[in-house]
Amino acid sequence: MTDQQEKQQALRFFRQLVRVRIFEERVSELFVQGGTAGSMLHLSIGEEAGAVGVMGAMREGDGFTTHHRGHGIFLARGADPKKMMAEIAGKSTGYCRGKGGSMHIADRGLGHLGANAIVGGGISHVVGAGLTYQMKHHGNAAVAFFGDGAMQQGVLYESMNLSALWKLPVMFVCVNNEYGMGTRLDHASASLEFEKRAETFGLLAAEVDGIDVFEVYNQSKNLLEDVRKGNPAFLKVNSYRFHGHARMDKSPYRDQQEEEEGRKKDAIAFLRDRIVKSGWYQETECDAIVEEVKQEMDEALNHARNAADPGADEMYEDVFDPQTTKPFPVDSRIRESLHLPQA
Ligand SMILES: Cc1ncc(C[n+]2csc(CCOP(=O)(O)OP(=O)(O)O)c2C)c(N)n1
Ligand SMILES: [Mg+2]
Repeated sequence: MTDQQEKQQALRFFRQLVRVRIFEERVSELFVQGGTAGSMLHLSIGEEAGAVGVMGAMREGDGFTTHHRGHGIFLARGADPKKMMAEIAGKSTGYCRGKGGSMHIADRGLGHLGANAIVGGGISHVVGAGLTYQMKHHGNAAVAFFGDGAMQQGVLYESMNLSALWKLPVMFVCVNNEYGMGTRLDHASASLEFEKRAETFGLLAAEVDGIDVFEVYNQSKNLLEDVRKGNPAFLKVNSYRFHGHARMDKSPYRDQQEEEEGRKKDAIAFLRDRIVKSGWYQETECDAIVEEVKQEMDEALNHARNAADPGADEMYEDVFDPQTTKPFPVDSRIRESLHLPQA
């Protein structure tokens, strides 16, 4: 990579990292004002480099699934922040017309095969996607993003085994933020050498420091080259969840000193420092990018606030297969609970 190419890459990554951070800050405001659908909101502040670095190495046509903390991953894939914010607000202009919400966003166009609120729930889906890509000779890869909590779920190991056995183009990405809700990782797992587990199943495995988006990108790129040849892989991205598990969690289980240290693992500050020290951009030019992104995300927030709710008559649209018989008993119960007239 020439210095000029590296500079362009660094500026692209910087903008993407900032976009994820500010999107999360805005969606957090929306939540606090009661504007989101659903009672939980999981922010990926502190985990931006995992999303941006891995996505930077993925190609058009690749598929992926995410866990419940997936806004940043989808945004890094190229999601429209207006449609995302609207989805999280439960509005009809959202990716799933407001019926998916924060934890169930999906979009086939961008290869998003579904966010999933169940820990480990989206992992096995990439095995199916990988099998499809293999059989159709697409050359595509399927990537599952999940947290360190899913390292304790059996479905991960069944998925690793089948991927290795059938030589599927699949990559498993563990975004290790050191906690599963209030439980620190070393209180949940007897061994923290996750790469060894993956290698035991016959996968390629690597671990990266999530402070450095270039490192995440380079590792992902290397692994994905092999993945596309039928060597499934596992990548562990180490990061720190800057805030609580969900928006209302004040993380009383972590002491102040730990949080202060953890928040030093800031991929945005790290890259900004490199950009300025390399002379690629000055502080003021970095500030200008941040300001542009703030405007973009303010617009997304306003869009979500002003967009229309889905109509009650659309209640079953896009939820069931069109061939499914209309679920009458459920329909009457839902209408009753929403105080709607019976159909
Ligand atoms: C099978 C299952 N068990 C428990 C829960 C409740 N739960 C929601 S998120 C979470 C913690 C997940 O931790 P991790 O996988 O590390 O992801 P993180 O929240 O740290 O991003 C738990 C236990 C769940 N959603 N699904
Ligand atoms: Mg975790």
